[in-house]
Amino acid sequence: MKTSPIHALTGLAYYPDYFDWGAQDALLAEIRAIVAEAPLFQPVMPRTGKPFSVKMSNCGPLGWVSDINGYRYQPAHPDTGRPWPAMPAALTELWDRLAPEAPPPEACLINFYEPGARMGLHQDRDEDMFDAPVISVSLGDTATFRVGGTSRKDPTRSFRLASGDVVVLGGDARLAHHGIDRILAGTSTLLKNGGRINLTLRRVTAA
Ligand code: MD3
Ligand code: FE
Repeated sequence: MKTSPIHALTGLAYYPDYFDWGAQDALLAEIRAIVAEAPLFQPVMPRTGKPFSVKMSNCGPLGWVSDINGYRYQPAHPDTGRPWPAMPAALTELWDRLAPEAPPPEACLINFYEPGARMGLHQDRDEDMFDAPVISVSLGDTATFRVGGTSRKDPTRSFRLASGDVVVLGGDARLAHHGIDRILAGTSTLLKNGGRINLTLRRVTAA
């Protein structure tokens, strides 16, 4: 039996290899089509304007953006002004299966990590409600993922997220601090030029 201490966090459910190779490849093709319509943009930190090392896009009715003025969800791409492309059916089906009690997802944030990119420890709290979980799908190179508690000072643990893995963050885990420490280059051949894509499905508005 494959066990992991990742199960020890209440509200966190880990589904290693949820998507098999064929499903990962099909999902990747859909993400490529989305990014062709809604190009990756380089978010910057509010106030300082410091660029993120992660590039982003979105699909679904709302998308998460960060610029000099702050973090927010908006219905259109910050550069093209066009609405975000629709969410692939594979992702709405994933949500229906793993979060059947929650209202439908409104945003899917697409994070693209080149080797060397990282994401500092943070909480996801730009949504209007935290009752619904956040669902994460990893594609491409393995990442070392860090999760702590609701207080920034809580101890953290680190886990690996590999291509095809799904994590559901609900309950107490929904407001846990988390981040990506590093991308383990050369651990997957799914993306021709390496790197990692993470998809996070979110409910933004109260139902
Ligand atoms: C734990 N993304 O986009 S996904 C983010 O791999 C983000 O790109 C990371 O953190 C990534 O905000 C981590 C896993 C994840 C997502 C949301 C969470 C873990 C979480 C919310 C609460 C606790
Ligand atoms: Fe996050």
